[in-house]
Amino acid sequence: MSDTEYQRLKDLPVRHILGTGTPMCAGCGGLATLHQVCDILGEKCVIVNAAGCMTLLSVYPSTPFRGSWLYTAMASAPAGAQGVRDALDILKKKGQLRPEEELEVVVLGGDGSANGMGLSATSGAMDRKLDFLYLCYDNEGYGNTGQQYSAATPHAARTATSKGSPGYPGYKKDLFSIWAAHRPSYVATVVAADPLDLARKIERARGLSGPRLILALSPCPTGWDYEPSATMEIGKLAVQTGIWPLKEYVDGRVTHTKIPRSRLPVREYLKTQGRFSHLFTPQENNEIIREIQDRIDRYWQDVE
Ligand SMILES: Cc1ncc(C[n+]2csc(CCOP(=O)(O)OP(=O)(O)O)c2C)c(N)n1
Ligand code: SF4
Ligand SMILES: [Mg+2]
Repeated sequence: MSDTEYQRLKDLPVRHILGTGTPMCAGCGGLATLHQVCDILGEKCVIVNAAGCMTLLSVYPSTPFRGSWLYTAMASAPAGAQGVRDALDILKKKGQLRPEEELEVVVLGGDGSANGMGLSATSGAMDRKLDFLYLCYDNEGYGNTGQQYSAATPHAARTATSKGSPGYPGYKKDLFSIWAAHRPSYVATVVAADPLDLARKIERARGLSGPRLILALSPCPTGWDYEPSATMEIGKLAVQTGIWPLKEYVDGRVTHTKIPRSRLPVREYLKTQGRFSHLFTPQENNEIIREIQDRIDRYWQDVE
């Protein structure tokens, strides 16, 4: 790349660089989240990326991120983050990194690594009070390899490994509570369809140190089977139906940042996605829809 081309790209806002010429799907909710987060974090960060869809953004030797980027195996991103943090601290101690050159260490991983393979490394990092920000884009499955189920797949969703009429028989793991039980500095849920709530939480997380999680519901047209133009609408419906509560954890307290007072029925959310189509055709599976609704109602009963 010529110096002029490099300068031109460097001066562009991040959203104009990320996604240029990448093999990401149109309407990717994870990518929309990443745009918003990177716009706020800026270039002073090191992204430690567990294998997943977002890994495709970087094609050796290039990366669209304005800061640095490091690739790790699915299970190892928090361990990679520890190494980067240690290296930065050593440089600081030696006077080779000035305070204004300090970098935020950011783990970028999908729900597969965050809830499954990488959970033990994450738990250890929290125990060690590692100073890092973990951004998990949750598309509720192993998206990169064809949407097999993950521990974050919601009940009854069809995945490549849960076909047929009942869909996925398990229940989505509660990663927010698993993190909160470790008493980290910060845990928050976000969705790109509510950019103000997201921006406030990134700013808040950035102002803290220690382990911090941003857990982003990330609608995925390819894996969830819907038109790419519906990504933001589906994100909003997730909040309005109460299936994706927007909340944060600080100092042992959980606060809901948006309480959907007149919640829409969850079927309004479910019917937008092909992965739940077996709940509506050839006839409605009222039993499963009712069960999903009851779980949401019980959750909000405790909050309201
Ligand atoms: C140990 C291991 N098993 C399997 C894979 C193959 N693999 C690469 S990405 C991926 C899916 C990761 O899912 P998730 O973390 O949710 O990210 P997404 O693909 O949805 O972005 C898998 C299974 C791998 N890289 N490493
Ligand atoms: S499979 Fe889903 S998460 Fe992966 S790039 Fe496509 S839309 Fe994004
Ligand atoms: Mg995933």
